[in-house]
Amino acid sequence: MFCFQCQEAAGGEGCTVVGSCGKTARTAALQDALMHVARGVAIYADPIQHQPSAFDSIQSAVHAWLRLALFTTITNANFEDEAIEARIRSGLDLRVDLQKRCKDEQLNVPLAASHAATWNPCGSLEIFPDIQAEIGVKPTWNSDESSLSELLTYGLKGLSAYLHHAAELGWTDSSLNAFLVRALVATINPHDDVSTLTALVMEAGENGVKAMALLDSANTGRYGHPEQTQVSIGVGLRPGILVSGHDLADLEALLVQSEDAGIDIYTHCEMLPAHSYPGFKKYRHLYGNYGNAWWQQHKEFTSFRGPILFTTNCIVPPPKHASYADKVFTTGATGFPGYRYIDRGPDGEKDFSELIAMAQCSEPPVPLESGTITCGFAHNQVAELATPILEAIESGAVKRFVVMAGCDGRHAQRDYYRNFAEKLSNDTVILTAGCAKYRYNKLDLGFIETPGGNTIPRILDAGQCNDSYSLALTALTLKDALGLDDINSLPIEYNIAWYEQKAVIVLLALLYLGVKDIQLGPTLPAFLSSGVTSLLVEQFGIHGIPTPVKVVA
Ligand code: SF4
Ligand code: SF3
Repeated sequence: MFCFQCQEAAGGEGCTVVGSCGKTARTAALQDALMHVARGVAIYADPIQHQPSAFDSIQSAVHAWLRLALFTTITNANFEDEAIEARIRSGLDLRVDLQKRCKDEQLNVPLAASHAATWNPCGSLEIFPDIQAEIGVKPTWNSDESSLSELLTYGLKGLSAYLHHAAELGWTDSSLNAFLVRALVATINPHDDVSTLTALVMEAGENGVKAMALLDSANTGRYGHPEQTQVSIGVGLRPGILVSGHDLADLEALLVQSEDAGIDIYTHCEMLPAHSYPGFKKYRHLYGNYGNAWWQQHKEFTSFRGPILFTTNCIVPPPKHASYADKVFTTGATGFPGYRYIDRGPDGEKDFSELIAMAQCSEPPVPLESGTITCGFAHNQVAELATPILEAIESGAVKRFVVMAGCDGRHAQRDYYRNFAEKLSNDTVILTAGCAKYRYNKLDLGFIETPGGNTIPRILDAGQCNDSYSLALTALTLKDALGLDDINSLPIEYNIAWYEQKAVIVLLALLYLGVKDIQLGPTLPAFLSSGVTSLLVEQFGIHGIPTPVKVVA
């Protein structure tokens, strides 16, 4: 195997025997095969989408399949070989349908002879590792063209995840789906040069902004605008279900089905922001947030004692004999061997009754912490605080903002982010989103008092990683309010922590918006060639974090 798509790529170069994430060589091969089939599907979908009849049922099936397929290959989403195999087979079926349609309509398919367009495992999926050299990332990937192609591929995976969430709430955008198809084809086009690929990477950033805006509209359209909210991090007396991942629609369905069941629902990791939406506040059994970022799940799932639902990444393979292993359920793009998968039924709904019944027989969670944390500072809430924030800037009470969005990870070097947050001066406000926040969101950094008698928390948590869109809107609002021409003239620094591929699309979105001098860590992506790194440094001023001991004083 060879995989280097995330920040924990072995040795900072790539996983070759088994993933640092726990992915086996066979799972890695199957994920590569799924990406290969996705490219084959895109090869035939691309000519069709230029036809007047493009947006019909087959196209919407193709878009849904592509979104789910790419999401399935995101780090820590799916370790279940059978589920990945099933997606490969349904993708091959789709490719046949599309191929027939192209033939019937006499459409020119430029890459029809390529391996991705013709590859067929003919029933046996056992030999996948043998063909991975042909369909996977080559260990000799380091030309600038290959590096840009990988950067684009990982951005598209992140884009697909956000489009999938929006679609689950009924929001789709044909131009974003069309871009996904076109850009996937570009990742295999042998004729693309550095400038063409660089332009596509920037276009991915532009579409990343649009996808996050779409998801924001879907979330706020369904659940209202997030508002400043205190969330309990303690536990109640009743047993509970712990919900992890990012999919708000799954959380809503579970809350509806578990009302009056005598149990509580707790959010885990990236599900924390749900508490700030009016549409979720109405559920009295949505008790609080339990635990921390994804990588601490062994300890926290053990003490939770009730069933756990993964709606999306990040799954950590459980140790042997983990007490919670038979209590974990997955849904959507996620999967893990031995964890039960909840699919949609014939009526299109997900049935969570098994989880609910299991929770009713469980012990209540063991408390890990007590007190509350504050969330809900998405763009609408921040806009309502615009007057005190501007007053604080003008008076000098707030001298700068630091955007600390992104992902957390298990490496000890990420303590850098806690140290960084702790040592920021009292006139600095942290704008955060994503699970990176768990490194510092329980620190008592206090408030800033404005001359008008208002208080501003020193950590403003906008929500999930996709709510980085809110942070960008906040920056643009401040730029306009302060009468500045350039987003880079604001007193805002960007210290982004990345881990998986959704952080890649967030980064590309920030670059598209013109943000310069982003500090990216804790290490730069292994898939950046020296030429692409130079391009990012020279054109955008991207740089790594200082060594963890050299934090801001
Ligand atoms: Fe390694 Fe990350 Fe790939 Fe897992 S996803 S195999 S940790 S590079
Ligand atoms: Fe975290 Fe997995 Fe990326 Fe949505 S939950 S930010 S790592």
